[in-house]
Amino acid sequence: MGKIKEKLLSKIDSPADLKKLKPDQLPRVCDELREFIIDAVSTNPGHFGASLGVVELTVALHYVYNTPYDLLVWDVGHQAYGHKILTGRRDAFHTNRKLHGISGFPSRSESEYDAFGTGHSSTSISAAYGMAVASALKNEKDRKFVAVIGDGAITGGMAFEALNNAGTGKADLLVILNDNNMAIDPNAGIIGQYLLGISKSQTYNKVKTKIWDGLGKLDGLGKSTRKLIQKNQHALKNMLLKGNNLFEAYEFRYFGPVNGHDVGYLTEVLQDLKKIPGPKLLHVVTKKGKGFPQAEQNQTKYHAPGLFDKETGEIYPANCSDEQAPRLQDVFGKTLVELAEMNDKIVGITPAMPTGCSMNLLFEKMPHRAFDVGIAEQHAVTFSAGLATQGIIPFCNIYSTFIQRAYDQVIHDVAIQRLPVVFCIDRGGLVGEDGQTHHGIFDIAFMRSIPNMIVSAPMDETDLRNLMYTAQLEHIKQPFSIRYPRGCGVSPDWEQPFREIEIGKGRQLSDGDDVAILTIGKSGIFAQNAVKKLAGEGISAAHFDLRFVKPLDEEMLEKIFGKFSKIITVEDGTAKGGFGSAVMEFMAEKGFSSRMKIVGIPDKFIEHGSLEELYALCGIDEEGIIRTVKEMVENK
Ligand SMILES: Cc1ncc(C[n+]2csc(CCOP(=O)(O)OP(=O)(O)O)c2C)c(N)n1
Repeated sequence: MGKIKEKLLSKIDSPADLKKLKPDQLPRVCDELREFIIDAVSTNPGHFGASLGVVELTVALHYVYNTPYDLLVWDVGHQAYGHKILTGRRDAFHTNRKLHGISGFPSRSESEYDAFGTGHSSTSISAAYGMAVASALKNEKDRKFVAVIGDGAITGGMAFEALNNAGTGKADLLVILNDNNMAIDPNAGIIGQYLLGISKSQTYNKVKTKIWDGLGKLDGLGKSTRKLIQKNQHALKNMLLKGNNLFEAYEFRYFGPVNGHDVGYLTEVLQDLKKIPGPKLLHVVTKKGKGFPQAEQNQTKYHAPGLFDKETGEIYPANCSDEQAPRLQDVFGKTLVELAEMNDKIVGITPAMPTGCSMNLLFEKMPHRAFDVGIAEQHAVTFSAGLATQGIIPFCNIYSTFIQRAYDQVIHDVAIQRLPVVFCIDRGGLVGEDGQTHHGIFDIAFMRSIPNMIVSAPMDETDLRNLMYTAQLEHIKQPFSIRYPRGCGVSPDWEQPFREIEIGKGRQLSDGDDVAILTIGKSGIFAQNAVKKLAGEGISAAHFDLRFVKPLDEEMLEKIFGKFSKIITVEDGTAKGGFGSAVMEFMAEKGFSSRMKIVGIPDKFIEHGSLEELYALCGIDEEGIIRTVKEMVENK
């Protein structure tokens, strides 16, 4: 850190400081910024490759545009570390993603430079267009609007909904397409190939260069001539390219592809584009992980590598180890392969997260039965529905936070038609450092309100496996959701023969007299530990793992409410409308009058921090359960 003080970067507390530098100093700023990101992320884990790839673009944008007056929207926002560092958060950056520290994503409440909060992909063009239209309504003439979107994020339908809309308007909107030919995994689908085609096409680039050079010379010309040439050039471009250029077809003037690592050239290009009115798209070609060889070579691994050695690139092992307990994601991935080997109707679907959810194992074994559909959760669900109409059994794996995108498809395309799609909802519950945009805390509440839907949550890896097995059985003729959290299981001994689990049946894990603890999913592990500790303090708690939120095990609940006057429910999901609410509804409907407490995520957005910190913050861990039980027993 001492060394950094001598550097240009150490004097940049805002983009105004950056603007004081001469253009020939910018490459040095880029080097320093890159070094700063490498230093910071190697010791305090976060997203890595994406920010390294946009270092030059970030510097050029803040050099040329008048931020925060000009509004800059980063799609997904995982690439915005450089932006954060240049906009007053350099000294706070060591707190990135830590409890009470700065967020790993742009956040309006954190900085006036973060024009729009992001985390989920493909929203930037809509948001920036909305800002541009608002500005026009307010008669602001001089404001600029820039959306930076990756080639992965642009596969999301919403990006195209926005292009379709914005192309009809006159808004002075610049979309920068940051094309590194990667999402987290290799970019799936046609658009990536299309963009690669443009970048590689020599004819296209020759034409483009001529047009570009022409535009570059316009400055010195008189107004009318300039207009005329622009008009002709636009017409020429239209003639040559429109049929061939996707973005021109959307009435965006297309510029590029340009080298995204030449900061000098980028600043010149952006200066020129500032003068061109209307919707336009600049295609910038970058390398994900630029400047850190291991990250350039293994872009998926270094998307968010965890702790690593900045000299050797060696990634330090994460918490779960196969000798102790596997990651639940790996249990999912291995089990899916096993089931697919047993049942040839099974296929896997992922919207751009094959490595994250471990479906890459199925891709390796049976590539023809695994589908990465791009960042397209809505399509993933309806595509699965289509498959199910024809007797195929789709295991559609979507992170809890991202399936929020596809709620209508789950209802309209799957549930109404009672199609047997298996939803494997990964990262259910708190996710830790990614924070409020990524916590998967609403799914229990929103899935349980859908008719025809089976809603289950395994407590451990054995149940995850058995629920997956059960979901694909012949007699299951309805949608089946299985939600499980990020992280490790509890035992290395999970690869047991499959066992069918009866739908809507829970299990009793311990007996007691003072209080009943009802859990769903991983909360059961915390409760088991809590029960043991409570016993040591003379409190006798019975523990029931319900396994299903829908249908509820009513027979078991009748017995529980018949015996216990004090009941607590525990879930790693929102306390409003979730599992506890379901149990409370049951109690009211059946006329029971036990005292009940719901332990769940409070009714607010939960920040970032380690999983342990956040469980404790929300009171849903072992200690939180013990506290609530004691309050209950002491009649507080
Ligand atoms: C709706 C949604 N689905 C999935 C993700 C997970 N995700 C985060 S970054 C990413 C890849 C983005 O690729 P790209 O836009 O090309 O950016 P790059 O990382 O390559 O810079 C994905 C799939 C997300 N953030 N939002």
